[in-house]
Amino acid sequence: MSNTERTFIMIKPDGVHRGIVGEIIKRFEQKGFKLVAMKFMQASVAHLENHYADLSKKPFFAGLVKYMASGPVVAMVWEGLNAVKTGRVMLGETNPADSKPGTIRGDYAIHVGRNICHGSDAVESAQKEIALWFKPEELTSWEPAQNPWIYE
Ligand code: D4T
Repeated sequence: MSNTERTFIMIKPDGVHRGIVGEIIKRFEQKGFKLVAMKFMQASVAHLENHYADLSKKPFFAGLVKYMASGPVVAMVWEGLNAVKTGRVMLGETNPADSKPGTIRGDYAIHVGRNICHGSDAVESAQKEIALWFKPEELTSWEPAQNPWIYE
């Protein structure tokens, strides 16, 4: 178990369009995770094809990439104990119809193709995604010596 586990969370164009960026950030902040990096950007098709490379054979791949490139996203790195697993729990199921109320998708989405927010599904994929979306120097440090943290 590591207090410095990191996950990649991205608010998708539908989340930005619907004005719930603050709500999603608020949930991660209030849960107790530490924001390590964040950028508001419109990703290229090539970048998103890379991000979703594992899904390239899926029938929804082209539509997914096209939609993800259609507007700005908020790419973030959050850090804390079990950040990857807990982040997924906070998001809910991939299909919002299966997501419980209280989760982000359970509260704000109804369609799998517009499911508001992405979260890494494993520590290894989180590391890969963080490296894809951020340069090392864009990741801040919460080293206790520099920034005392409430839980430490
Ligand atoms: P992301 O990666 O966006 O957090 O989603 P998940 O990890 O929860 O689920 P995923 O990788 O299987 O799907 C990626 C992305 O594709 C969209 N999608 C998915 C879709 O449009 N149609 C579908 O049938 C599925 C399964 C939604 C999320």
